Amino acid sequence: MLFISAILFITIFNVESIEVSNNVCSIPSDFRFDCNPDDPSNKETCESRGCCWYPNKDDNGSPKCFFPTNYQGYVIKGIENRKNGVTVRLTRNSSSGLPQDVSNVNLEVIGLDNERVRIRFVDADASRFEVPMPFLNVSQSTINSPLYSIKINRDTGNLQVSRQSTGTSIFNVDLSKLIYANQFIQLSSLLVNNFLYGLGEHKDTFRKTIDGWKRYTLFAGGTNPTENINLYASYPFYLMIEPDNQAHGVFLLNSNAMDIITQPAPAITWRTIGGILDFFIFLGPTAPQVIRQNVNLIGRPVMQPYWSLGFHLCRYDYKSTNKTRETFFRNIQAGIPIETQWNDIDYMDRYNDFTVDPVNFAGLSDFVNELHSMRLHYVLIMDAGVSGSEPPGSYPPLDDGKKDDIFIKNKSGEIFLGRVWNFETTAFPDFTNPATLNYWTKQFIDLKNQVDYDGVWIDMNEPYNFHQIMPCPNNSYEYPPYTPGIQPLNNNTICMSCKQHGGLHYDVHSLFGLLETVATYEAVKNITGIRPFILSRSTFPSQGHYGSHWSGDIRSTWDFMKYSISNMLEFNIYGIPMIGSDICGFAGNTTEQLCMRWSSLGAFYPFSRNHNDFDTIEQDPVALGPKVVAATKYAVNLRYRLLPYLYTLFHEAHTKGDTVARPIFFEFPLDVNTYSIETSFMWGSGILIVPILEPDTKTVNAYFPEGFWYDFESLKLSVKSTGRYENITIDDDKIGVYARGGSIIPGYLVTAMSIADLSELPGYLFIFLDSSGQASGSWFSDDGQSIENIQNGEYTYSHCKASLNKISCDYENVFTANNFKIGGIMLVGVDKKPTSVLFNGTQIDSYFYSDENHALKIDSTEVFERLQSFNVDLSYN
Ligand code: MIG
Repeated sequence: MLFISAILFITIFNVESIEVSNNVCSIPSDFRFDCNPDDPSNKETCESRGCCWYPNKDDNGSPKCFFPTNYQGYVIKGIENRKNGVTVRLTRNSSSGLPQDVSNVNLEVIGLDNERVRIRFVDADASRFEVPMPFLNVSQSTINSPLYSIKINRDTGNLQVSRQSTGTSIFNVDLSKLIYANQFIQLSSLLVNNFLYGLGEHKDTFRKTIDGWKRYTLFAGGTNPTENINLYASYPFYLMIEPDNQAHGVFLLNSNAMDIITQPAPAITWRTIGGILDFFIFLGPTAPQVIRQNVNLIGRPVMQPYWSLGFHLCRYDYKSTNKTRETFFRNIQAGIPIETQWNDIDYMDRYNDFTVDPVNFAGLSDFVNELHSMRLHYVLIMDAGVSGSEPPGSYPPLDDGKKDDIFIKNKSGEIFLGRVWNFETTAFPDFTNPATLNYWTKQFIDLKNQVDYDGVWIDMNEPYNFHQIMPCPNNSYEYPPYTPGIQPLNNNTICMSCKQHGGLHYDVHSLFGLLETVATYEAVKNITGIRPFILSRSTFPSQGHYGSHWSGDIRSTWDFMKYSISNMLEFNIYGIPMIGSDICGFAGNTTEQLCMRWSSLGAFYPFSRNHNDFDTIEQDPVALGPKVVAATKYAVNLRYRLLPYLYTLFHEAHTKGDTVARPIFFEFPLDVNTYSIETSFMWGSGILIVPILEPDTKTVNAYFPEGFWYDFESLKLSVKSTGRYENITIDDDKIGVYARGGSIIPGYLVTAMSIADLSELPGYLFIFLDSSGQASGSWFSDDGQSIENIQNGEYTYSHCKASLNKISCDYENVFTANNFKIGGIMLVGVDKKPTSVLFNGTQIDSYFYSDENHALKIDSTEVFERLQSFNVDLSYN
């Protein structure tokens, strides 16, 4: 029970006497915490709460009403040791002013393991709503030497979690200023730095600024990405880099609507309108470790089917099978490898889920069969709700849903009807109800008999509702005492007082997308027996364990193209590495130049799809002309050549909780210059991607962290950096793709028109030597679609090391049904041709040296295919 070493720090000590001026209200504005954010906010309300009313003239966002230094909302009544933690008993001492204060709050500190501590605030006398996570790994392990220590000061109510090694405080809250009322819970914590990432989903930069006051509203909503508006998902999680370059993370497990406020102190305030406070604190100490700790809790990313890493083409309103077909084939004919063709809601009959328009989309099934005969794939969309107004006996999704009683009900117990795409009304399956899985599976079986889809795209699942046709009642769930920045909560969604199996819609609203993803994942898995590909607009922590996400209805502008990188990096830290944006933009007309640059960038989204809106010009590469075709081909070809590497990264995400597309600082944690870079990014540790994000230019000032950077296409050593910006030129149809010296990248010398074709080519290990002539890397390969193949040992995983004189690979596991087979080695960064090359001790002749790019190509398809550990010895005169 070595966690004791942590809890021994729970001591009661005297704080140094604070400089208490006569005025308990003299607090610098950056350090003020809001005591009256609810309406009405005025002097009278404020002072009745025992708080300070100092309207701030410059209105910089600091609260007008704030807690005085001596505020004592809750007091500590007792502290008890428990196994792996302590319970602190808090009692309300004076009214918060919000309705229904919770009188007794138990604060449970639970050590989960050496790097993770959980801090829960629960009602000591009653149970409250808690998030029904489909996956949450909180199994406790033995605690030996925690990275953290915890101190609680009984007199001041200060609770601090700090890093043992440095004393840096990670979580630093004043329990006396906690507000814990039935529909309003607020807690503030002082931060240690201003390198903050997370708090999504918002149209924002990846790194969040704390130099001013900012409110992040979290509540699933279907508004087109717009600054300062809550978007499709709620991620009450942040990653922070500490002053000495270590990192920690904090995750609040809570699904209610909330505001998170950051302020320049720096400090953060969590303000939710329901559930409980359930914090998970991750001690890192590196950023990638924080992400692993988070992702291992909420569920490591599901393994994506290999085909889904190909290039996808979609649009809203092809309007017919013929047009879909025509668009697909013209791009294939132009040499663009479209792995997956998609259809949006226009394929449906009257926009009803699980139907196919018999007129305009006649022949869809034949087209899909044709795609399958080409070993390509097909994905279709599904909306969150089904038509609620079809004659009995004509539409099974409605009849079955009524029979199975799985629709969401309104407050009076009738099926809640909204109005989405269906011509009259929409009924919403309740995915918090376990019975819905059977219902949902049956509908997907029926659909499979109409058209043989490979993946499912679920949309409008915040859930979105155009307007209320059943007006919401007037009660405290629709209109709570405090509403985060959404007015009202039921705007464009279903009523908060709707009843669901898992609770009030008020509580479970933001879980709709996640739980629909889980049901769709299970349904498709049961039907096909292979890995499902599920793309969802609304998500919640755990999404990555089942599905993927795209950034929704962004506009076709240069600004949104930049945002797509921030969004991609952000979802990687949320454990959803399968993420991308609509290439060339969704809403509004794209332009040739924008689409050209965006096609280059988009080929490096882990999820790479060109998609656009119904009322816009056609946006497939061919429609935009030769420049866009050239850019797409160049970048998609490079992507395909790198797919074995990308797939390996997905495997590492799946087995360890790593990111796939990652910020540069994850790889260069000591280089502060990298902390704010979000215009270029990495794939794993070995590939740096530098796009052009501005119009009318071929140059970009890009940051190259310390090391050797090789141009992946030419294999030439482009930059030997000590950590500096370089002006580089990137032609119209190109993008900067650099391999980092020291990495071994599994890939191909050439590309192919489908992933199935690609998998038949000989693969190569591209070895890029670093300044000391070394490199290492791994590659993973399997059949690309099986579900339990890892447990069954049906995969190949190999770890390789290289130097100028020796290359060796050890196989952790070997299995022959592989989508990647080694046919040779490309050793890059060698100054001269070797005089002899020995493969497992035997001399071979099939090697070629290029003076131009200092690369040595060793071909030996036959020997490498034996798939066993091997050594290559090189000697030079
Ligand atoms: O209100 O299905 O984000 O990708 O094309 C628009 C039509 C509904 C929103 C999705 C978008 C999709 C569109 N949908």
